[in-house]
Amino acid sequence: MDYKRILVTAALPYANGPVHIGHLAGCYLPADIYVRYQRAQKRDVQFICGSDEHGVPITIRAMKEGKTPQQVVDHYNAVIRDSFAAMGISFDIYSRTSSPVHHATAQAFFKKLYDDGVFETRETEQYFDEEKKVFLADRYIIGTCPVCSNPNAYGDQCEKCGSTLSPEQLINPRSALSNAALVKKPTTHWYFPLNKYEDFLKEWIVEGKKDEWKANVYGQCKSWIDSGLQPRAMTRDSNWGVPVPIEGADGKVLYVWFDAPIGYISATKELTPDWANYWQQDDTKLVHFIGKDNIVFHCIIFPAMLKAHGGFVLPDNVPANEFLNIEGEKVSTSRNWAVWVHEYIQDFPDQQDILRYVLCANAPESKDNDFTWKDFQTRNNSELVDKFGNYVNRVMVLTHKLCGGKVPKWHEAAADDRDKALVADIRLARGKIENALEAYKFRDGLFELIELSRKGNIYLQEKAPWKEASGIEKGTFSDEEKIAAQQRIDNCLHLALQLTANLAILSNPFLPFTAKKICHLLKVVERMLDWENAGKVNLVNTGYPMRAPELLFRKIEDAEIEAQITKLKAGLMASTQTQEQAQSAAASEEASAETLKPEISIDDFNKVDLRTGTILSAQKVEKADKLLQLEIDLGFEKRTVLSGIALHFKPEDIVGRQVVVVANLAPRKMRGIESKGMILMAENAEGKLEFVAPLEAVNNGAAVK
Ligand code: B3M
Ligand code: ZN
Repeated sequence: MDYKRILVTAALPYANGPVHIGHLAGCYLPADIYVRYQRAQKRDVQFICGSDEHGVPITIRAMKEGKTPQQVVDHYNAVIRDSFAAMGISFDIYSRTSSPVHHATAQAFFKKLYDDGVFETRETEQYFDEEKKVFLADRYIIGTCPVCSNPNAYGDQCEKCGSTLSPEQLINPRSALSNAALVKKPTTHWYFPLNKYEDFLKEWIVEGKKDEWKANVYGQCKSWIDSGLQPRAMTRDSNWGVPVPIEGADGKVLYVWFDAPIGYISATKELTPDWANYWQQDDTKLVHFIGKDNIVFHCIIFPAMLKAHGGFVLPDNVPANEFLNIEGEKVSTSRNWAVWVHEYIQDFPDQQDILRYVLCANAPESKDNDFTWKDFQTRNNSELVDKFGNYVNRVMVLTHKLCGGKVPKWHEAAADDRDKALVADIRLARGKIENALEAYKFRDGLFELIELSRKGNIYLQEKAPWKEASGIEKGTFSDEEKIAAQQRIDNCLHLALQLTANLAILSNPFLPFTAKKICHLLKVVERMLDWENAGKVNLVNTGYPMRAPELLFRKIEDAEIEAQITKLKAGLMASTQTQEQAQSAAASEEASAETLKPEISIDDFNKVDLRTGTILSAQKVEKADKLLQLEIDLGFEKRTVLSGIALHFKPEDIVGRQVVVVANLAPRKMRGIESKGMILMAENAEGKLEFVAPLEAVNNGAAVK
């Protein structure tokens, strides 16, 4: 089918926390690459996103932070929006589901289905908090885990042992809001009869999308459909969300997965008065970029809703990615095992394209993949710097050295097979990258880009215009030989500059900041980046002056990588502590009431020099059961500290942790080893030890006061 316009959506992130690089790799980056490519093709494309501001995750976060849900979403909406903007994710609109347009759109959608008699009404028994007078979602119900006896398991999951639970399984269920015991009460909800859409879904997906959709997406849909679909409640008892727009539905809101995808429609409405063309004309190509945990909602539930409503296009494709792990472990926001985008931007200012490059090269397109900082460094240093950057820089330097900084002439008669082969490679690369992008194979496309720069380097190496130049300088050439040599230099650098311009065009979807820099170096306007120019070898004109060479990329040093790994581990440790602190809040209240040591003055306290440090290595001390020998980096120096924690921690588990050290404690010898300092530990009622450390990683050697 020939499409007139393309509508691209990227999953609406919950505004209950910042975004991490797994989010970027999962859907925002591939969506952005796709859209930038389509824009360069001058196709009619809109890129839609926004914050998902309803649902239980938001209310939980608000509860944890002691804020209102509105405060939480206002804060994270801004944080997320800024992170995306800084990374060059080029949405046409980034809206929010709390917007009035969205509320009205979602309500009208629901009302239409309601009026058409689509929903089934059902009364069920649900847990009710008599004190707060509210029905509780599963997450709001706390009780003892039947599997591991954790007293603080949630109604949907025990975070201690990982079991999936239902509220009914909890022992002594109580309310997370009031701590009150719960009663069951009848409540009415509106169910969407997914079962009635089985035939439609079978025909549309199982038969229709088999060869078009990615195997991971198709497979998930098929197994859902094959196992039979059930009606699903589309409303919830809550006071945070889009109110159910019918009489007698007080205290009920739309289920977040009912309203969130409608958010794509609302955002398009806010973006353009033409919104209906994008959503309601058959010649629109609708593409949803999402992560794999959202597949069923985008491929089954939302399309069934659209079908029930009538008049809307269905997604042409849903190129969902798998997950990106970090350093071999699953991302966990609750354990703070994540690389946060807003922190990356702070730590690596102006290095957005490195992250875009690494996340695309390593994208979890068909299976879960792993991000490691070492790989980040290697890919940058050996691919971006050594291949792509090196090629562009060599061309710029040689043009200044051998051709006065201007585009040399092309001598058609002097062109040889080697030149022609490069011209063919440039044309072929365009086709390959284009095919890859159209098929959502972003890694393949990026690979072809680097491959082309590698071919450029080989071309320069083989042509070696610097050798031709020194031949001329030696003065042993005849006039004819001189002219021929100069023509070979001209042709080589002329073509090399055309390739440079092509690299700008072809890299633009992936590395937009770099593409811009190349335009700057070549002194061409950004219109050159239009895709129709790709594959051409007349992009920069003879005689045209270039700017002085500047490096496109810089090397990433070992120390930068080590700092990131330390930060990751320190963050993990800090968050584990806060969780445990929360759980043992009651215990510590008792502890603090115990007898205190005699009062001291501030001067007494100031005598103690407390500093932050990171454990570089840890080992057992021979013949001392309790002692660990630690090597601690205090920033200004490294210290050996002996600590009596060997019964509490395995040496390998604590390397990389940040600690607080009493740095001016008199040295003391134990078992023949001199210990210089002491690390601070907290001890709970059962005698279990935990490190004391800043909640956010700080530089080593920072004073603690
Ligand atoms: N907010 C879930 C998520 O962030 C959800 C996506 C909505 S897309 C309409 O994973
Ligand atoms: Zn458990």
